[in-house]
Amino acid sequence: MTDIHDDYAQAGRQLEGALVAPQGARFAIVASRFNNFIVERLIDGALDALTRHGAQRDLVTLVRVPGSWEVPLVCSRLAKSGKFDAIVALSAVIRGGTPHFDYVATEVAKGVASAALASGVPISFGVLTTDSIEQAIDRAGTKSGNKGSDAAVAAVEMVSLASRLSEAGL
Ligand code: INI
Repeated sequence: MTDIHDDYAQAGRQLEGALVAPQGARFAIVASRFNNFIVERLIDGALDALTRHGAQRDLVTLVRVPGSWEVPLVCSRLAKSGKFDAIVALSAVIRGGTPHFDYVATEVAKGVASAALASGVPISFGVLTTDSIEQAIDRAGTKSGNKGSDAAVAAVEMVSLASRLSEAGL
């Protein structure tokens, strides 16, 4: 539990997660092979962030799937297994000249969200949806940071938050 910040003085208490993985926290990364050149950078960023934020490498499981379309099903299966405290979903949907992008991007977002809500296991969304390869490169460890790393940090925070909510009986 963190200190009560002045801006929130009207709240009786404030709960938030730390950016440190609780001891023994188990993470899964579900990553697509489609747009592998980009997604490998997201995986590198996620693994690096998990380790820097206290996760044990031997408690991180990486599962590869063909494309973004397949990400939600595997996230859902892993979440329901009860063997992971959080999952990081990583893929890249890059707009082409057809409506295909819209179908895949919409379904991966909806599917990941519903897998998390149905299971109660946090699944962070490190799925790039970009108009161009350049935009994807920018978000995979260059100009605009690394969205795999950002998603991994969000997963760590959610595991920590879950533990603090449990301690508070919530
Ligand atoms: N999968 C992606 O991860 N990104 C894409 O940009 C993409 N596009 O554009 O086609 C893509 N398609 C494959 C899809 O995710 C499935 O793997 C495939 O349709 C088989 O089910």
